[in-house]
Amino acid sequence: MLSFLDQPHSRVNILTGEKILVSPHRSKRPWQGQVEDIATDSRPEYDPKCYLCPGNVRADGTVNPKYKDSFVFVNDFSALLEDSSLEIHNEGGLLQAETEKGICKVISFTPRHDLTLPEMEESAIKAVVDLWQKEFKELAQKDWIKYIQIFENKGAIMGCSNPHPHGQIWAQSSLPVEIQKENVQFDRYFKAHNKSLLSDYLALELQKSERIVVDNTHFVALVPFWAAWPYETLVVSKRHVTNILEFTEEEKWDLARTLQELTIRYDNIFKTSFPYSAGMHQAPVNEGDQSAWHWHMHFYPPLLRSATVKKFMVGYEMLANPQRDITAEYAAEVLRKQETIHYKNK
Ligand code: H2U
Ligand code: ZN
Repeated sequence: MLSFLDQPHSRVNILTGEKILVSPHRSKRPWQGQVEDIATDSRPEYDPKCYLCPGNVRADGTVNPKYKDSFVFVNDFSALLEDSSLEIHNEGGLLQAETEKGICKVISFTPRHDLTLPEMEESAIKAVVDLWQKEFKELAQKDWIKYIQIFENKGAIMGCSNPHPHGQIWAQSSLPVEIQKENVQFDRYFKAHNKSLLSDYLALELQKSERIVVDNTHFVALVPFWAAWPYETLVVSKRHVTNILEFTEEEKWDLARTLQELTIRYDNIFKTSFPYSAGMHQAPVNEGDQSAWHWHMHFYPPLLRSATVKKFMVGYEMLANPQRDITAEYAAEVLRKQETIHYKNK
């Protein structure tokens, strides 16, 4: 029988169909490599130089309103543009390209420059969830938009440009690669079982309970069996919904609570503002029936051993497939052991 604790083995990511190599025997190796600087944690409530603080001037000269909750604007350096015409380029199947049309937005989560999601009030996080829903609805009304990516980069280590709590939304005319992969997996499972892939996966995980981190009325946060990043988690809605528009008031409150609890647990692991890239995956829009899709959210945090040692996805990971040392089960146990009160409020 395969021993998850002692034997090198591979696991399958059922959302992408890809493999990940797990080497549990290797987690005790010494580390003499790069150590990241710890970002200074104390910031003022208002920073006159911040492009997200209320009333401040952005790079393009626009003045932010004196907003009270959250605030959205079109990214001044958008990676995608709405007025591109659709063109296809193909030279003998060897040089292939096509124009991508889209809209990129930035969302400031709160006027407070000094906070992060885990330090925000539950009601303030709920306001962000409401805004995500509102933005998704508005963007999906444009029939050329096929996919809407809601995400957050947190921490300088993840390339985040500003510590003011914020996220982004990119809406575009085609399906990005990760969505195409999940599309295939969701479809295949739904056709074979007439149930969503994540409904069945969630039921199995709840029964096993060894990878569960947060479990409330409407959501579960768990370390997926196939996690590649050390403390990677997956937030799944218990109800099979295809996108954020289907969430009721009660579910939105629970999502806010789930995000708060999960990110507090993250910060408490190394008593640091835990960096990550996180984002929702949901059904494409304006693409017909999407019943196979199941809303979920990925958290990909890079930290491994301490606030300053991160996991590098290099070498074998770049050339072959992801690899990890600590097991998903161990990561879940560490997350479960954390308190649900933020270390700064103790
Ligand atoms: P990060 O979430 O990775 O920090 O990116 C923030 C975005 O904010 C980035 O895409 C935009 C950048 O283009 N931005 C503005 O739209 N206006 C500004 O004045 C500065 C940054
Ligand atoms: Zn600010």
